[in-house]
This record gives sequence, structure tokens and C-alpha cells, in this order.
Amino acid sequence: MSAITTEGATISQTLIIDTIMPYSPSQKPIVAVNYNFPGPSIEAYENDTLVIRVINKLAQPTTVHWHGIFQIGTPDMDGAVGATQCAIPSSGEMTYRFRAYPAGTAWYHGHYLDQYADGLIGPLIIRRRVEPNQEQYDTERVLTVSDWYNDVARTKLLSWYLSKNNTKGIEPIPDAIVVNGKFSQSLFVKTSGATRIRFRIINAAAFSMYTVSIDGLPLHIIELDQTPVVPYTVSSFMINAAQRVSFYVNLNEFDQNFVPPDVPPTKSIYIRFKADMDMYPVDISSCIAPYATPYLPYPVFLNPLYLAILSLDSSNSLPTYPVNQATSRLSNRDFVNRQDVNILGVRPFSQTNNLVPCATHFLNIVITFRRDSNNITRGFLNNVTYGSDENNLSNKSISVQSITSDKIPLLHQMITTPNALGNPSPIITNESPLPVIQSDGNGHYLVPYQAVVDIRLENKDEDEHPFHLHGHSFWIISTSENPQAKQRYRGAYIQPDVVSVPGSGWAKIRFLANNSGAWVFHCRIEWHMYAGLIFAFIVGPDELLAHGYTSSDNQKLLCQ
Ligand SMILES: [Cu+2]
Repeated sequence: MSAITTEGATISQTLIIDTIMPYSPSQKPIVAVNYNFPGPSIEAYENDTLVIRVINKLAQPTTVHWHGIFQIGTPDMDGAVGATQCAIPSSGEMTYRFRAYPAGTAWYHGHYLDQYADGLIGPLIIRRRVEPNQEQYDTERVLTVSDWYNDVARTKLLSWYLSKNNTKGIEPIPDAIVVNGKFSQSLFVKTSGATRIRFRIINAAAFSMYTVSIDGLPLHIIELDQTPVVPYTVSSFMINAAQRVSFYVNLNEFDQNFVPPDVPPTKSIYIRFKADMDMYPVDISSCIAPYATPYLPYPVFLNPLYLAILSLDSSNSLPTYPVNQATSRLSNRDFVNRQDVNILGVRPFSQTNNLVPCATHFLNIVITFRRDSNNITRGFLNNVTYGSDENNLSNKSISVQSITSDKIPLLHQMITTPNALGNPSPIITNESPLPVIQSDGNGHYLVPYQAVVDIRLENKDEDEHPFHLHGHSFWIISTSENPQAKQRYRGAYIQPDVVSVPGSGWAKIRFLANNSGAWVFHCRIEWHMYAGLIFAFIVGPDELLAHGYTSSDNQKLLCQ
């Protein structure tokens, strides 16, 4: 843990973005931060000021997004290329300065093309001076799980994914799972003598969703994304792309029956990350590596079960019991054995601070995938598919195939040419008794300042999609998997920044638009975002202008 700093300290850090090739003989260049993968953990206390100088040594432009940070008053520091800034050019740099708010397990990643899938990820831990549930644990460990691809996402996978050759529109299947930069059975997590340990799990994968468990131990969940929750005990949980889950374990609760009597006592146990195979476009379990599927241009060797080793002493020994022990023993556990993707049963720790306002506006978003007129399978939100080019959010719709981007980020347009944006205001329609948020057809939805917007995400696709809103968190009101949640948890919904929209189902979320700026809303599966599942909310442009907000000189330079 970092040393306690005084209230409102300034935390300065330099991040050098460059490529490394740490996994010889693999020749895959990883987009690393300070020559590490994942990047270094950035830590601060809530309300500290983070000053992060990002130096781009890549041959391509880059940006960094601080996932989970609201950026209230600093909308140009969000790092979403095209929405809030122009990209940092090769050999260029930018200093991000923002308030460390809200507290919780945040993370950072590249938001320029798919550098995130190529390695540009790292933890961003914002601590509270007093953590709810802090009496339950003595130390903590951060585990950042991500997909590993043998091929470079930017040059190979993405171009293949969005090509005519990909007739089925299937996503690149990862070749491996990697946690804290280590492959399966090579990551040793030391307890260092502690018996009560908090784990912060960050799913930084470009694609995969995982079931997380630790052999023989109940997991007491205490934080979802950045919302502290009343401890909620599970044997395993699912974590979707971009979600964060904190839980603590108490080694004294280890189920001794877990180790069969005929093996020596174990000095370590497995931490398991099991990829959800249902989301992959081919049946991994029926394949024997090495193999090649007829329509994949690259080999797939994925073992969906990743094993990290929790060392109970300093010996770094492997567990004495067989790996397949877990499945046979899970049903015998004496604690509650629940799995819940959205974990809607979890309650916020502080319910009095969590009175949910009534909605004032409504927006229905229909998610579909189909081929566009160029015969490329793309994702559509309300019949419009969006792409992100190097400097702007551009869009393609069924009727309009391309709109020339003017290379000025949305946020800058809000400041410099607000009248030219031409976003229609909300109107009453027969869709809802509430005024409905309107789109301008260019991927921009105008939201009045302080509006409380109910968004219904209607998923016509059979796969689950984790949607993320920048600049805000939101309440999950209910989903098709838990339609009663609205009544059951009235006034005490959890407030994450990612919602898993069930396949062929729906999710209803609500957010308070109290943060002026241009905020993207998108599927956090990297492939889907580039297939078009992204748009931007323009929140309170009048409020922004009324406060005389201007973007920094550094920002303006990037756009020249
Ligand atoms: Cu998706």
C-alpha cells in the first residue's frame, strides 16, 4: 500500500508508451507502459490530483483513458480519442491532470484503436481514507486478467475481423489468458504471512469474460467497479470485460476437505480464471490443440482454464491436489454457492448515500449485428454503426455510408462551435411518457445538464455485451435476468460503470447527467467497439460554456 499522503496531495507519474517483446521466442510486440506489461499500478487517495505525463514512443499515435474516473471539470482529460482529444502523435506527449475521484479500483488503458488489446493496460487504485470493510483484511493483491493474442491486434486481428473474409463476423479468439503478465501456472501470488487478503480483480481483456474462484475458500465480495458493497459471499463470480471486483478471503476459512486425505498437506492453492467458452465463436472444448478451424487464419490454442498459485508459505510449491479437484468438490461447500453475472443481489454498502432519483428522460438503444452494404459484419446501435478513426468519431449508417469527419474532437466542437453541432433536444414521443433523448444521426445524443436518463439496452444479439459509460457511473435498475430487481432493490441499486447486457435480453440503467462534456458509451469488448457499438453523449453544453470552460493549450497543440 502507498504511504498516507495529506488531503489533496499531487501525485506525479510519467508513463512511457513503447513496445517490448518479453515472451521470447514470441516476436509479438506488446504495447507496454514503462517497459512493463501490464503497466505500473498508479495509486492515489481520493481527491488527490493526478498529474500523469504520457510520452508516446510508439510509431503510431496513442491516448490513455482512465477508466472509472469521472473527470468532473476536466472533460478533456478522459483520453477518448475523437470525443475528448486528438491523439498524442508518435514522439509526442501529453500531461493528463485530473482529480482522483471517485475512489475504488479503477484502471487505465489505451483508447486509440486497439492498443488496449496489444497490452496498454494498468491498474489505477484510488483509496479511501477509511475503506468500508477495511477491518476484514490485512493486505491486498491486484490481479489484472486479460486475453493474450499471438498476433498483433492492430495490424492483423482487427483488419481481419472487419474484413469481407470474416463472413460470419466472428471475433478473434484469444490464444491464452494472462494475469499480471504471466501465463497459466507461472504466477505465484504470495500471502506473505497474511491470513486475510483483499483481492482487486480487474478484467482488462479485449474480449473474454471469466469465472473467478479460489480453491476451498469463500470469496467475500466488498466492491463492484467502484461501489463498496455489503459483504456478499460466493464460491465464484463472473467478471466481464472492464469490470472490477474486490473481495477478501480469510485463509482460516479454508475447507480442509478440499485436499484429499491421500495427498500430502498442500502449501498452496489455485486461483482459477475460467474463460466463458459460450462467448467464443467456435467450440473450444471440442478442439485438441494444435488445430486450425477452417475459417480462422491463425491457430487457436486457448486453454480456457487459467491457474495462478496462491502460495501459503515462501516455497513457491504447486498444490499437492489434482487440478480437477475443484469441480468435484464445489457442490460440497457449506457456504452459499452462487454465481451471478451482474451480481444484482449485491447491495451498496452505504444505502443512505444512494437514493436513486426518478428518471426525467428516456432512451431506448437496440443492439444488433449484421452485414453492412460493403458486406462487412458490423454492430449497430439503433440502426447506426459507428467507427472511431484516428481523430474523430465518425459514423456509417444504413442510409449514409460515410460522413466526412472534420478532425475536431466533439468536446472541442462543444466549446468552439456549439451552434454548429445541431443536436436535437429531447422530445415527447409514443415511446415513453418521458422526453426521449434524440440522436443527430452522427452518433451524438444531446443530454440536458442534470437530466436523469433511463437507458434501456435491448440486445437482439445472442451474445452478452458489457457496456461502459465514460464520465459517470449509473444505477442498474433491472435486467432480463433479474426483472424484479427494480421493485426488490428500489432506491438501493448498485452503481457500477459497466453493465453486462444479457444475450438476447435487456438491461435498464439510469444515470444522472451531472458532468458536462462529451462522453462515449460503448461495448467494452474491443472488437465490438470497433465493429460499431459506440456513440457519444453530449452532456450539458450550455453548462460547459456558462463556466467558460476551455481546453488546455497542450490539447490544442495535439489537434494542429
Ligand atoms: Cu459487445
